[in-house]
Amino acid sequence: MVTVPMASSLSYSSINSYRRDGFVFPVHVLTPGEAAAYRKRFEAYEAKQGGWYELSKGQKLYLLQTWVAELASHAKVLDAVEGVLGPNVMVWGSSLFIKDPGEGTYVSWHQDSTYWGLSEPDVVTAWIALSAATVASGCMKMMPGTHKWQQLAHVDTLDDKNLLTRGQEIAVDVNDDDGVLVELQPGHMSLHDVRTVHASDPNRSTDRRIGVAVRYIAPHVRQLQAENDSAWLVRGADTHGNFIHETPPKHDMDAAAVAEHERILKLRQGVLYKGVVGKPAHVDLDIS
Ligand SMILES: O=C(O)CCC(=O)C(=O)O
Repeated sequence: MVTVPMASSLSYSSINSYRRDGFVFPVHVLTPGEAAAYRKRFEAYEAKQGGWYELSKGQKLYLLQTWVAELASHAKVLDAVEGVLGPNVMVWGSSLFIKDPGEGTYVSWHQDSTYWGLSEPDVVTAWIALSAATVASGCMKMMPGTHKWQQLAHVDTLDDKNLLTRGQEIAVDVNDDDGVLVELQPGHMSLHDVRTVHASDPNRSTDRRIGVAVRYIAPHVRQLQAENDSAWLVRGADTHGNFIHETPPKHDMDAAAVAEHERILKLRQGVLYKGVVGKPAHVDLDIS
C-alpha cells in the first residue's frame, strides 16, 4: 500500500501499479478536441520547420514552442506525475516520437536511463498521445517489473530507422510476448520509470503515430556526466539547486529562445552522445 500525495490525481491502485510494474496507463489528460488542437499546432510547426526531425529529433522543444511548454506544464499531467515523483517536479527533457505510416521506424528494447547521466532513478516519462497509439500504429510495449533491475548493458546500433538517439538496444534477450501493449487514445498518456525496459514496432496503420515524451525529475537528482545541466521547475520548489533553471519561450521560436535552445542542446548532446563511436547522421550540432 502506498500513500497518495495530496495533489495527485492518480488513484492508490494506479500508484501501486506504477510501483509494481514500472508504468501506468491510460491517464486521461486532454479531451479529444484539445489533443486535436495540439496536433494541429505540432503539424503547423512541422510544416514551417521543414520536418520535426530537424533540431535533433525535436529534443527540448518546450524551450522553443509554446505548445510543448504548455503540455509539459499542463496541470493534469503534473497532477499525475506528482503522484509518483513527489511535490517538486522539474522538466529535464522532451522528445517527439513520430512514426509515419509505412516508413518502418521503430524503437528497440532499452532503458531510458542508459545515456542520461542521471544519479537516481527518480525520473519519470509522461508519453502524451496526440494521435491513436495502437498495436497497428506501433504503440509502446513495456516489460513489467524491469524498473527494479539495475542498469543493463546496451549496444549502439546507430540504425537510422531506430528513433533512439544512438539506436541503443539492451544486450540481453527479452521475450517480446511478455511486453504489455500500451495502447492510448489521443489525449491519454502513460507514465514510465526511467529503468523500465520498453520498445515499439513500426507503424502499420494509415495515420501517423504522434507522441510527446516529457522527462520529469525530482530536484535531488544530479547530472553525473556534465558540469552544467539544466531543467525547468514546473511544480513546487527546487530544493537542491542541482540544475541551472530554464525558462520557456514567450513566443514560438523567439530569437532569444532559439539561441538558448541551441546552447543547451549542445551541452545535452555532449551527455547523450558521450563515448559514441561514429557520429549518427541525425546529430545536427557539432558535439566535439
Ligand atoms: O515512442 C516510442 O515508441 C518510444 C518512446 C520511448 O522510448 C520513450 O519515451 O522513452
